[in-house]
Amino acid sequence: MKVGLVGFPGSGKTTVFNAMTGQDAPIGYGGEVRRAVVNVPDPRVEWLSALYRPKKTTFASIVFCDIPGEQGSERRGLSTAGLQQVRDQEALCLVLRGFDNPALERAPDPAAELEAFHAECVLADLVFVERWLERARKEARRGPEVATFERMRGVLESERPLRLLSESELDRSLLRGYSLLTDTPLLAVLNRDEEDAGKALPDDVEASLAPMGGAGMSLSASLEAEIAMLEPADQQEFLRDMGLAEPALDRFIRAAYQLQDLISFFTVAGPEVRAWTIRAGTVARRAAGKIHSDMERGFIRAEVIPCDVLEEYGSEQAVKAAGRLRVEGRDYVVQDGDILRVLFNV
Ligand SMILES: Nc1nc2c(ncn2[C@@H]2O[C@H](COP(=O)(O)OP(=O)(O)OP(=O)(O)O)[C@@H](O)[C@H]2O)c(=O)[nH]1
Ligand SMILES: [Mg+2]
Repeated sequence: MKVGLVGFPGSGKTTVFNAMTGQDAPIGYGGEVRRAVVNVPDPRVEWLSALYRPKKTTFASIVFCDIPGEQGSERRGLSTAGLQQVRDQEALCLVLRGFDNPALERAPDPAAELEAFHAECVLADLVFVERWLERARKEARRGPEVATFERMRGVLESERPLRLLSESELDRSLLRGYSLLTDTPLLAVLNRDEEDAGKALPDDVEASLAPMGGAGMSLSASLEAEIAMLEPADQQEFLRDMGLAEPALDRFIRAAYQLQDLISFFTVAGPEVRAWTIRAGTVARRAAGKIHSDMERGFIRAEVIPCDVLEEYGSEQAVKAAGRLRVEGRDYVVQDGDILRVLFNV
């Protein structure tokens, strides 16, 4: 999953980036776009790896991309230079400033930042949609695509985000290849002072987030960046001392999975144990396409063992002997924790 860190200059994006990825990128203003990959921790993957002892173990991962805000502007979250990067992301992590930044004149007002960012995204989408419609008009195009863009224009004109529209209201299969900011999942991270790190979001931030279809969480980026620099054993102790149950990265990953309704399935293929991320409700044939397009095209069937069944019996042979290995067809809805072996023919 590609997650873009976006927000106003000085809100703490680079500090969050360092905290989430364990990098040591220079904080302060601007700088280039940076990327780093983090594994999605999953005890089931560790367990499978211990059982099968594969050459390679691959966790699901998140690519964080730190996108600097519009420099010299305390009012703009989307920089012209960064817009293309923002469009390239699968989820947006909007960093809101909840702490006093001595370099900035304005007192923190995260709810106002959130509203301003949302308005910028609505406008960017509207400009894009209108340009598309203008071109379609010149070419005298008709059909479901035009109707979809007209529907989007109406929604955006009323300042609503596209992400709130259901699949029946917005046929997203017509929109593949387009990147609409208000249809990208939004996770707001309120970056606040250390003593507030574990607190719930303020009511005004929650109230703004709901109609945007976003989710949110609090953290203190500077504190988390310190934690990330520690050895794992010391991290636990430090977290306990600060009254925090777990690092912000873990909370972030959970929130991101929940927001997008993501689940994991696993493959055990000779030398590799691997986790894959899909949306809940994905059928076996589509899930197989994640692994390889040939597997989707030539899908025959899938052998399925839920991870907890494998744990219960201890080995694949024992699962088979007990008749618990399932054979599923192309329309089987893959469940969180399924171990899949895809049989295909191309
Ligand atoms: N007190 C406090 N200061 C923070 C926190 N997070 C970041 N800062 C400070 O805020 C300033 C800006 O942080 P950055 O992470 O560089 O901000 P940014 O969002 O990446 O800024 P741009 O790249 O210009 O868009 C730095 O001086 C940080 O030390 C925090 O949680 N608490
Ligand atoms: Mg930065």
